Amino acid sequence: MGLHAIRDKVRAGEPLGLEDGVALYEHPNPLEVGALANEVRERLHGDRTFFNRNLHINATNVCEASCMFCSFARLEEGNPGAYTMTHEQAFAKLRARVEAGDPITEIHIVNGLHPGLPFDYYTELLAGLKRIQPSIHLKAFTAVEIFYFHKKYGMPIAEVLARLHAAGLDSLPGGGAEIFAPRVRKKICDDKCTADEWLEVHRAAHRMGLRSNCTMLYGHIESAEERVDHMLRLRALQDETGGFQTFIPLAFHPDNNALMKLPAPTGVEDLRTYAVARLVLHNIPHIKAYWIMLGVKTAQTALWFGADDLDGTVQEEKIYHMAGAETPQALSPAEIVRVIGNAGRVPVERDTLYNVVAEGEALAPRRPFRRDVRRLEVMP
Ligand code: V47
Repeated sequence: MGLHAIRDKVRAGEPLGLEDGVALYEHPNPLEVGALANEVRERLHGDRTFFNRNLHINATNVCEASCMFCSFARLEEGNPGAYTMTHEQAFAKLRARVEAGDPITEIHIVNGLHPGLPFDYYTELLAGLKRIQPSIHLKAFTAVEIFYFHKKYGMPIAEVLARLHAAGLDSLPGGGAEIFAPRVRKKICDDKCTADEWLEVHRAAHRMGLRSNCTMLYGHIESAEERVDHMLRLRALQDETGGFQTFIPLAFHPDNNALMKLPAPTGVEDLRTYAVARLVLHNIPHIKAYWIMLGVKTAQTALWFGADDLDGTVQEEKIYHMAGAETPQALSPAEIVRVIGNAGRVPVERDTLYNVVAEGEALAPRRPFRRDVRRLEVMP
C-alpha cells in the first residue's frame, strides 16, 4: 500500500488497517510519514501542546513478576535495592510539594506486584493522599496491578475498581500493556496478565466512568506488524468504550535488565512510531511524548510527528532512570513551557482529564518563545 492511498484514507477519515500501518513503518521517508501525522495532529489540536503538574510515586518495587525489560523490580523484600514505602513516606512526598507552594494537580502511582501487602495498603495510600490535598487527581495502578489485586484478594475486577475508586482513585495510567502479541508476551513478560485481561480491566474501568491511558513498549523484540496489531486492539476497545484519553508509546531502555544486549530504539524509530500511532489511532484524542523516556529533544521533535502532549513536571521518576534514562528527574512548569514554545508549539497546562488549567498569559513566567522556527530561511 503506497503513501498516496494511505494519505487519501487519512484525509477521508477512513480507519487504517494492519497493512497500512506496516506500510507506514516500511515507508523509506520518515519525514513524509511524519508530515501526514502532523496534519492529523494539527487538525485535532492545532499548535496546542498539553502538559500538567504532577508527581510520581512508586510506592514499592517489590514485584512477583519477572518482566525481562524491567530494571525497577526486585523479586523479594530484603533483596538489594528493594523498597516499600510506609504511608507516611508516600504522604511526605505530597506534603513537600504542598509546602513548596507547587500547585500539582495529579499524582501518578505505579508499583510492583507485591505479594505481601494487604489491600488496605492501597486504599489507605489513596485516602491519605486525598486527605492532604482533596482536589488532587489520583491516576493510579496499571491494569496489571488491578488484575493482580483481583486474583490476590479474590474480588471481581469491578469490585477492586469500585473499592479503589471509593478510596480516591480517579483514573488508570496506561502501563503494563507492553506488546499484546502472545509471541512477544511469552518471551518478555510471561508471568503477568494477558492482553485480553489487560483490555478487560480497562473495559471495566471505562464502564464505571473512569478514564484511562494506554501504552505500547516498543523497540525490543517485536515486529512492525506486532506494533500495529497492538494499536488496532486498543483502537477496537476505544470504539467500544471511548474511555482512553491518551496513547503513550514507551521506548525500551536497555540498561540493567535481562534484555540489556538489545540496542535502544533510534530517534528515527521513535519519531516514526509516534507518527504511525497518530495515524492508526484516529479515535484516541491525545498522543503523549513522555519526555522522561524519550529525552527532551526527541520529545520536542515528536510534537511535529503526531504528539500533542509532553506529560508533566514529574519529580522523582524511578522506572526509566533505573533503566538508564539520562533525562532530568523533573522539569519546572516554566521549563516545560519554554521547551514547548521553542519547538514552535503553544503550551497549555491541563489537568488529568484535559480540562485547561492555564494558557496564554496565565502560564508560568517564561523567556520569549522562538516562534520564528517555521520561518527559518537559508542564509546566503
Ligand atoms: O508498564 C518498564 C514500561 C511502564 C522499561 O498513563 C519500560 O500517563 C522502557 O505506566 N524501558 C510503566 N519502558 C510506566 C507507565 C506510564 C508512564 C508514563 C505515563 C503514563 C500514563 C504511564 O513502563 C511499564 C513498562 O511498559 N517500562 N521498564 C524499560 N526498561
